[in-house]
This record gives sequence, structure tokens and C-alpha cells, in this order.
Amino acid sequence: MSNWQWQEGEYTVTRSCAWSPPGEHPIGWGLLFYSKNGVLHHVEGDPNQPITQGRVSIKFLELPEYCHNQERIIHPMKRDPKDRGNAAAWQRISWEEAWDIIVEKTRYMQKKYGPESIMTLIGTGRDLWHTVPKITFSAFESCNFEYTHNGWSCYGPRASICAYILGAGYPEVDFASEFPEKRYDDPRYVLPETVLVAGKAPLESNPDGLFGHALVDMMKRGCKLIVVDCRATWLATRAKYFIQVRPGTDTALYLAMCNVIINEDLYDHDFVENWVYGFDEFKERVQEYPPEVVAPIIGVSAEKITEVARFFANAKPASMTWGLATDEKTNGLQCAHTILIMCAITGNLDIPGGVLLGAGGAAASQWWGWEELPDETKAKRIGAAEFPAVCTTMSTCQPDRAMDTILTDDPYPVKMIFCMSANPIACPTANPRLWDKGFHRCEYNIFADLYMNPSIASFGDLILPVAALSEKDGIVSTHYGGLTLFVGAIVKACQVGECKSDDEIMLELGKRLNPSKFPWADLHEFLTWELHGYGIEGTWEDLRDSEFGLVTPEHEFEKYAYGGQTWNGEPGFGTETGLVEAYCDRWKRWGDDPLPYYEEPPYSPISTPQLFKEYPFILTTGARSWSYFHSEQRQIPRLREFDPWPETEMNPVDAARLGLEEGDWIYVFNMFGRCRQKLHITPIIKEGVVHSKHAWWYPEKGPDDTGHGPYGVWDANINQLVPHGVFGKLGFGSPFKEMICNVEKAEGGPDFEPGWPK
Ligand SMILES: Nc1nc2c(c(=O)[nH]1)N[C@H]1C(S)=C(S)[C@@H](COP(=O)(O)OP(=O)(O)OC[C@H]3O[C@@H](n4cnc5c(=O)[nH]c(N)nc54)[C@H](O)[C@@H]3O)O[C@H]1N2
Ligand SMILES: Nc1nc2c(c(=O)[nH]1)N[C@H]1C(S)=C(S)[C@@H](COP(=O)(O)OP(=O)(O)OC[C@H]3O[C@@H](n4cnc5c(=O)[nH]c(N)nc54)[C@H](O)[C@@H]3O)O[C@H]1N2
Ligand SMILES: [Mo]
Repeated sequence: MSNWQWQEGEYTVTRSCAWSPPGEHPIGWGLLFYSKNGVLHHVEGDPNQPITQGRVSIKFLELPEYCHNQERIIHPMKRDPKDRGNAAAWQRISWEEAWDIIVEKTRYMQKKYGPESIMTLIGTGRDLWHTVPKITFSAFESCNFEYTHNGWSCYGPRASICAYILGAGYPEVDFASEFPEKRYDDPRYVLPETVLVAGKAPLESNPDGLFGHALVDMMKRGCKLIVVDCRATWLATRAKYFIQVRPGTDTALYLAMCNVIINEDLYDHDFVENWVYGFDEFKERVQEYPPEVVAPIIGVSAEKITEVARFFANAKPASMTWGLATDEKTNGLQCAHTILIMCAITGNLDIPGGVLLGAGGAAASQWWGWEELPDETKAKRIGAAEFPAVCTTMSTCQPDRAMDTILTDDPYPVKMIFCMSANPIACPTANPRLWDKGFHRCEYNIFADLYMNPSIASFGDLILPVAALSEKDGIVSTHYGGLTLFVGAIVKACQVGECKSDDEIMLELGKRLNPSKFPWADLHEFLTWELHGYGIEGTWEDLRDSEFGLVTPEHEFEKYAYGGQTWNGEPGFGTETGLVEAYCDRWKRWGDDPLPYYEEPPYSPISTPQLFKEYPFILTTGARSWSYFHSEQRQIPRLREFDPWPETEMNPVDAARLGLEEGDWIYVFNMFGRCRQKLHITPIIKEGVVHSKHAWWYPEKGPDDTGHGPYGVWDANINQLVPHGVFGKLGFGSPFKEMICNVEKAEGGPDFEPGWPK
């Protein structure tokens, strides 16, 4: 019997650590796959796994259904581009034919339009965030790799800000991952006195690198939470302080908290004197934001803001975990900047129980193959010259500009798309109808996915079938090397159809297009090479065979004090000034204010009062559901039962005023578009605010031969209310969580039942 696979009665048990697919973030899920005759039968949490300790997301309990679902794509398929939209036109082909087509199309595009005419697309952080850039730069030899979410509004802003103002990798709560044996009970572990949960719902989302339930473990041991949210989440109702903000105003709150902390002399003088650049200017700036001025903006009393600021500053240590509500804002960069400075001046950076910092800046794996591109190709990356803040730490294009280029051929044509793990018109894009138009302009669109979705049905020409996480060997690690809390082995239990993992697709495609750039003999050799990049010795097989199937490097604290935070080994931070930058000269050079400031959302009662008369609700979108990862899993019956329809939440006071009732079908609409969702009346949401679920489409509705908006995606997708091309000055942050809208009763709901037609 090995550590990683054994027999239990009729079942073969395979121990694995999860990432994607189905989508999840890399938080260390430990899973046991029970399979029989090559079929995954059921999944359990691995009780011995140190991070999740047997607990498991319901999405993994339904993994057998996800893997063996009748709608799963299990063979490569092609369709003539002139038949786009026609579901009957798909033809099963062999992998050999699929590779031949891609090679032929690539050579044609490279010759006719130049390699930059090939663009690759990716979605959220899955274990292919090294795969797609490598395919882009080394296989297609293009410079255009794109994350399809407008304003690059997720994770990238937070990670980049850390790189620019701290010279550090992503900040994370210390949840004792480095003590796998005893975790929080290890005598070396320091429990934070408080954790600020800023615009994040980690129990539902398990986001970034944080197993959400770790916060509950910490609360049980006495840690008190401060939750900042517009909705009273489970954590908010159990927090010491819940600050219920108007969506989009968070930056003002943190500036006011810094005002109190500085004016009441609650800050860490030693840290500020030694390690902070521009404190005096920052001090002057926060004078513009006393709690009394900020209170009416955010909708919370000045007394409460003051009390929370004092509590945070006096907590020893205090920690912080920030979420997506920091990024999906035009003023989000300033929000993240202020939060980091607040943690810095209270002396909580990289101390035990405080805010852990990664040693490096941004992830190196995103850049694999970039250096070898010719300079003239590198210079063509879309949006890089206009938005250096987006394109210095990250190897992608600025998303809105990428679509503008596809739509206009300006400055050059983009004619082929290779999309690995995004469902553009159902989930990540603002104004999805505009993006739909763009993709239809491309000559050839290739998708690597597990299921048919509205985007592939509309404008896909070739599909490569992808292996689920129980069908592949791989690696899971936190923050792409920016802050490594653990590294685990993903282990294959079954094979479904002809599916291949994203890494296998990369290696096979790379060997055909540009073999010298893909020197690995096989997948395992590649995975071992990847591990070495995280500083882990030995082979991938060693990791799989190890006691937990996971390694947890010890965290080095206060690296800035001894030189572990800089590239040259000098004490200090890896920034331009060598210090934590409260004043960031880079922002100034790149066209923004060097100090944080509050700016109203682009559409709000204050910035657009006329429009607000017509659309008198603040709209936030996309707080995570337990049962779905973005646009996935609508085909999985038991998950669909939890959340059968797209739901919009409204406060009872607002609903009563409009004469609406629980379960009514409503239109949510504004000056950009509308969609239809089902009303849920709930006191958890702040009065005057509406929250709509994102990423909705109806697999059961079937395709639509028009080739535009199949599967009811134009009926249900809330992103039709969010504009393309609106983002912060430096290129980050579209207003997905800070729009305005109105609501009216619809004639009725969809004329079909949720789930597959009987
Ligand atoms: N209104 C609103 N919109 C939002 C958000 C919001 O909060 N509000 N959130 C945004 C955020 S933060 C993000 S990151 C984006 C996410 O956007 P995306 O990542 O594009 O998410 P999906 O639309 O689910 O697309 C994922 C597609 O990839 C496939 N897939 C899943 N896992 C894998 C895999 O490992 N390999 C491959 N090859 N395919 C896979 C799925 O089947 C699905 O078709 O959405 C954004 N959209
Ligand atoms: N189950 C599931 N898990 C997921 C995903 C999924 O689709 N499903 N998606 C993954 C991805 S890509 C990401 S980026 C993460 C995101 O996960 P999180 O970072 O947790 O973000 P969200 O769930 O979008 O929103 C968190 C909270 O922000 C609140 N909120 C909305 N607007 C505002 C505002 O203006 N200010 C404040 N302070 N709060 C606001 C919402 O009410 C919600 O409770 O989740 C990941 N995990
Ligand atoms: Mo995301």
C-alpha cells in the first residue's frame, strides 16, 4: 500500500489535492477519490490532510456527476467557421486531426497577419496560469495573452499593488499552514487578535490561497473579526464589528480609519520611521477624510468608524484578508493601497499572526517564454504602453483594449483565438454582446473545455476536451510562487473519454509548433521542473508519495529586517525606494495621484444624480454561491437544486415600496442593458442596494441557431448592465460591484424547468 493509492473493498482510493477543473482556487483541498472499474464513484475529504482536515466543498461531493455527465465533451470536435451557431454542425475528430488543424491555422496566421494576430484567453486562477502564457509565447510566438475580465478586475490588481508598494508577493492571513502536525495548537503559532475581512466572503468562496473555514477555526480560538461588506454574511453576523458599506465606497472607509489611527497617535512609530516612505504626505492626505465626512458617504456612523479604527490599531497582532470587492471598482487600487498602509503603520506586516508577505514580486511562471520573443513582437502587446501598471508585473494584455483591437483591427488584426478556461459571453466580460461581436470577427476560434457553453456554441470552431482534476496528475500551490504556503500533488484516478489535462495539451501542442521550447520528455518531467521553480526539491513522484502529499515550507517572518524582502539582499522592501510606499512615485509617473484618494463610483447618486433618478438602486453583483464556480455546474442536478435560478437580492423595505414579492421574476436594468432574475427578499442586504448573481445561462434551454446569445445567456447574464471600457486611471478595476440599476416586475419567468429536459 502506498501513501497515495490503496484498495478499500471494491474501491481503489486515490489521494489528491484539488485545484481545477471544476473551478476552485488553490486553497489546499485534500480529497480521496473512490473509483471502481475506471469510474469515479464518490469523493471524501481526506481527514489526514493538514489544511482542510477532511472538510470538503459540495462541488467536490458532486465530482462524479461532473466527470461522468452525459453532456461532457470527451472527444475533440470541429465545425466549419461558416456554421457558427449551428449545434448540428459539430463533427467528432481525432486528436491527430485536431493538432494538424491547429498547426495549419497557426502557420497561416503567423504568415498572413503576424504571430501577434493569435490571442490566447484565460479565465480565473486555475492550474493553467503557467500553461497559457507558455503556449502563447513559446508555441504561437505571440505577445497577446489575455485574462478576459474587463479592467483586469480580479486578484491582479491586489497582487500588483503589493509588488509596487511593498515589493512583496500577495499578503495572506497566517492560518498556521506551516505547522502541519498541530496547526493552531503549535506553540509557535500566534493567533491574530483580529482579522479584517474586507469585501470578501471566504466561507462561500474559498478564495485566492485561503481555506475560508480557517477563519472559523481561528474564531473558535478567540480571534475577533471585523467584516466590511454590504451584505450581512454568515461571518458578518458573528463578527465583533460589521461595517455595512454602500458598495463602491470602501476606500473612503479605510482613509477615515487611517485618519483616526494617525490623529489619535495609535500607529507604530518605530515601523513608520524606519520603513515607510511618504508618511507625512499620507498623514496630510487623510486629514481630508475625518470620520464625520466619510460617514454619510459610506452609510455608517462616524462613531462606529472611529471605534473600529481604534480596535484595529490596538489589536496585537491584527491581520487582514481582502477580497474581490476591492478589485471590481474603478477606485479599487486606492482602496488596496490604503488597506496595506493601514496594516503597515499599525506594525502588522509579516509578523507572526499578522499579514504574511511573499518574498518575491509577481509570479515568474506567467512569464515563461516571454524573454525569448523578439523585441519587435514584445513591443506589440496590446495595452502595455498605455497601461504600464497592468502590464509591468503581469504578462497579459489590458482586457478592454484587447477587445477594442479585435473589433477594429487597430493597430493590427487579431484573427485567431485560443481560449483555455474562460466562458467570455456568460461570465467574465462586461457588455458581453460587444465581446460576442468581436469573437465573431475572428477567423478561427479554438476552445479547450469540458462542457459546451454559450461562448463555444456561438463562435467556437474547434474544441479540445479537457481532463477534470480527478483525471490528471498536476500541482497545486498558493499565489503562483508569490507566497507559497503549501505545494500539493494532484493525482489521477480515472481517464474519461479522450480528455487530456491542460498541461498535456500544452506539451503536445508545443512539441508540434516549436519543439525546442518544450524540452520536457513527459508530463512528470515537466511537473518536477515546475516544483523546482517553487523551491521544492525532489521529483513530482516524491511529492505524491510523501506523508501528506503536500509540503508546507516554513514562513520567514519580518524579511524586510534582514534582507529577505529585496532582490539584492539589502534590508528593506523590494520597492523603488526600498521602503513601504505610502506615497508611490510610480502612480504619478503613470498618470495617477501618488497618494490614495477616494473617488465616487462612475455611476452613483453623487456622480450621476440625473441617472440615479431613473436607476435609483446601487447594484453589486456576483457574491459567490456555495454550489457554483462562476458559469460552471448548472448541468449538475444536485447543485442546481440548491440554486435553481439566477437570484437578485433586495431589502424588504425596498421590495415593499415597489410592491414586489418573494419569488417574483423581475427585470434588473439600467442605461446599458437588462436581464431577468428571480427576486429574493432578504434583510441581509443594505437598504437601497440590489445584489444580482453573475455567470448565469441555461444549459437546458439548448443552443440557438442565430449564433448569438444561446442558452438564454442574454436573458440571465447581469453583465449586460456593466459597461465595457470603464475602469480606473491605471487600467485596473471595472465597476462590476458598484453599478446603479432599477428593477421592475417581469411578465413571468422562463418557460422551462431548471435542469435537463426530461
Ligand atoms: N458580474 C460579475 N461578473 C463576474 C464576477 C463578478 O463578481 N460579478 N467575477 C469575475 C471574476 S473575479 C472572474 S475571475 C471571472 C471568471 O471568469 P471565467 O474564469 O471565464 O469563468 P467561467 O465563465 O466559469 O469559465 C470557465 C470555463 O472554463 C472551463 N473550465 C473550468 N476549469 C477548467 C480548467 O481547469 N481547464 C480548462 N481548460 N477549462 C476549464 C469551464 O467549463 C467554463 O466553461 O468572472 C468575472 N465575472
Ligand atoms: N463557490 C465559488 N467560489 C469561488 C468562485 C465562484 O464562482 N464560486 N469564484 C472564485 C473567484 S475567481 C474569486 S475572484 C473569488 C472571489 O471571492 P471573494 O473575494 O470572497 O468575493 P465575492 O464573493 O465576489 O464577494 C465578497 C463579498 O463582497 C461583498 N460586496 C459586494 N460589493 C461590495 C462593496 O462594494 N464593498 C464591500 N466591502 N463588500 C462588497 C459581497 O456582498 C460579498 O459578501 O471567489 C473564488 N471562489
Ligand atoms: Mo476572480
